[in-house]
Amino acid sequence: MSRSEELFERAQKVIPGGVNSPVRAFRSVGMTPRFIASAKGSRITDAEGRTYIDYIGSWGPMILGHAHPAVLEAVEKAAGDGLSFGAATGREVEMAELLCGIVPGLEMARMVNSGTEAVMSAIRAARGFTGRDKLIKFAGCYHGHSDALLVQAGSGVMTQGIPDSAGVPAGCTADTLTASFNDLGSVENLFEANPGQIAAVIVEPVGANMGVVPPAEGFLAGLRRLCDRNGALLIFDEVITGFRLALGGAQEFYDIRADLCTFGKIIGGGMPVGAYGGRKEIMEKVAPLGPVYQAGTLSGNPVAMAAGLAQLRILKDTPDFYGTLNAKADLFFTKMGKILKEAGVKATLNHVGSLGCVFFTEEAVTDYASAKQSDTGRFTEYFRFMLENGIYLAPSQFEAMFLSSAHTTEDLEETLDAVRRFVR
Ligand code: HOZ
Repeated sequence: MSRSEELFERAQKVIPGGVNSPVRAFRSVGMTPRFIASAKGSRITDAEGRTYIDYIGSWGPMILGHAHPAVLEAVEKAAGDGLSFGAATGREVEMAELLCGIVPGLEMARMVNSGTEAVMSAIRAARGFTGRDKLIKFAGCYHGHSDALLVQAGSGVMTQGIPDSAGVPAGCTADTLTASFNDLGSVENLFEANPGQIAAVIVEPVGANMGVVPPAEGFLAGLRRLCDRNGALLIFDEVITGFRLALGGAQEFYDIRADLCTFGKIIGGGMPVGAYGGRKEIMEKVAPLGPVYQAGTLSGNPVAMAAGLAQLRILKDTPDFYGTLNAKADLFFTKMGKILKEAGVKATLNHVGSLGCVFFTEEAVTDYASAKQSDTGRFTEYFRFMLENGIYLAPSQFEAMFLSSAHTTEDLEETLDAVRRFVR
């Protein structure tokens, strides 16, 4: 029995499914999860000592690669100063100043501990500000696991085929309306059917939890227009796209301004961090300034802030960081698409910047319904082959591949060689 198998056997006795988050379980690909011992740069090493080229990157935040020396140094220094005070610190001020200085339209931000918390809080702020209850989300978009958002969600719930979770009272989702990604008409219909009742439209600017689904030309601008016309707020869930597509996230990349936006793990450099923020007049509704309550002992935790600040400063100060990363990713995904096409594989490769995904369908993938057309059995074969060949992909069709600045040309060519052998 391998060390991962042994750990998994023990884990299943004391942790549901043996994992602390369903997407780690490898259930949809019928395997034992790899238990990870360490990671450095583009590589991750499991409990057996096998090393893989990692394309999960902790689901996005490791954009500089794992264990970046500057981030580690910042963490060590902050840890030496004390782990948590449950009180205000200078580092969280620096973080909020940095975020507001970078992200278009971000005038005030509040730190939280995860993307789930950030989204839940942003929605509460939107409802408090507008005095309305209803919310529009898109099928296949995932906004964390808070009750109101587990409606036709992506990520693990899509992988497991349980888009509407048990344990969520009907009342919690009664105000959540679902539209189709890339279909402005479906949004318009919901506004028409619920006049003056919709507080906000929340969207992942690039669908990145149903595989990767780029917004069609004009889709995000159309959402902005519909929100303005109907007095609703536009919320960009930038947990995946923030500091990933561009320094200013999707708002900069697509030149569209949201009223509120949410961030997750990437602003913590891999530590548990999230944030939400936006226009001042909305954020001034949040307690202690206003009546929208939201709180947390570990929010703005000093060690997490130190890690995030170190990472964000590198992203900000490295000349053309995103131009270089996105060009590298463009070349990589274009080559991968060509290999699949020339081999006659029924596949569609979607990518935006350093996010990408292979769907095993010839049809264009533009929304939840078309993403679900992918042949997940073929994906399982692909996943297993790649893992056996030293390439660590997300164990689900409905997740993204994340490239980092630590992926070398050699790493990418090794990965493409594995794809060539798979399709041969
Ligand atoms: N939503 C992320 C993956 N798409 C987070 C990973 C998780 O749920 O554990």
